[in-house]
Amino acid sequence: MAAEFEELKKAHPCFSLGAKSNKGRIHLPVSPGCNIFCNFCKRDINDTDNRPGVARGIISPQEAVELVKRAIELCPDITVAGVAGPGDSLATPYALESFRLIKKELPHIIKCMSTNGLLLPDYADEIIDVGIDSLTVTVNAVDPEVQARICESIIYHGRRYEGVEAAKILIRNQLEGIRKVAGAGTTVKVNTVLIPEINADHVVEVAKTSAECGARIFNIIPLIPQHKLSWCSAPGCGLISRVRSEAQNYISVFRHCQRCRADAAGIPGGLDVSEQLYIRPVRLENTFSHG
Ligand code: CLF
Ligand code: SF4
Repeated sequence: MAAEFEELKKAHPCFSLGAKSNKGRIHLPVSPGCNIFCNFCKRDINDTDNRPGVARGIISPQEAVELVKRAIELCPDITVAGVAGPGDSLATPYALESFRLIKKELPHIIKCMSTNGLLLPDYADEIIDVGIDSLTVTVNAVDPEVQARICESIIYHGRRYEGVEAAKILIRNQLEGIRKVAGAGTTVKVNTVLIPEINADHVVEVAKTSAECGARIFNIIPLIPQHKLSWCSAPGCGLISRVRSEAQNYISVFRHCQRCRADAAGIPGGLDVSEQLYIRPVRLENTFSHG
C-alpha cells in the first residue's frame, strides 16, 4: 500500500511544501539507459559534477539495497530511496527490481521513482503493485510543437520517432500514465525544466494539465544550459518566481529542488553522505541520462 499524500508531506524532502524539509533521500543509480533524447541532457559518469544525469557508476539492485542500509546508518534522517537516473527508470528493469527488494527488506522506506513517462502506461500496473509511494514524471511541454524543440526523438517499442510525431507519443503516454497511477492513489509530482527561450510561457499550461490528470505537486527546475540547448539561457530568479506563482494557481509548487545527482545521498541542500558510501565505479558506454 503506497504512502498517503499527507504522510509524504511530512516525511519526504521533495514533497514537503513550505519550509525546507530536514528529511533525507538516497538516489540509487541503477538505471543506465534512456529511451528518449532530450536536447539538454548530458549524461555522464564522474565524481564531480553536481547535477542530474551524473553518477559515479552504475550499481545492481542487490547493491542498491545494501547501499540504502549503509546510508541510513550514516544519516538516520534518510526516509526515501529514489531512482532518478542516470537514465530512465523504466527503460531497463533494474529500478522496479530494486524497489521490490527494498519493499521486502526495508518496508518503512519511502519508494520514490522518477521517469520521463514514455513507458508509464506499460508499467503503471507494476508500479502500483510494487507500491511506489511517490512518482515523478518529467513533463516539459504538453504542446507537441514545443516538446519537439526540447526532445529530439524517442525510441518506442523498438522504433525511432522524431520531432512532433515523437512528441505526440511522449505527451500522450505521460498524461495517460499520470492519470492511471494517480487514479490508483500514488502521489504524483510533475517536474518541468524551465527553458526561457522555449517553454517559459507554456509552463503554466503544463501545470494546469498535470493537475487535471491528478498530479499533486509541481516542481519547476531551472535549465542548466548544456548539450544542444547550450544556446539557451539559465532562467533568472525573477522568471522562476513569476512562473512558479502562475503555476501555483493550479497546483501546489515545490520550491526547494536541489537538482540532485543520480547518486545523491543525504539531506538535499544539507548533509551530504554520498562520498562516504561505497559506489563501485563502473564505466559503461556513454548512454547515461536522467529521468
Ligand atoms: Fe529523488 Fe526526485 Fe524522489 Fe526527490 S530528488 S527521485 S523526488 S527523492 Fe528532489 Fe532532488 Fe529536486 Fe529531484 S531535490 S532533483 S525533486
Ligand atoms: Fe531526458 Fe532524462 Fe532521458 Fe536525459 S535521462 S534524455 S533528461 S529523459
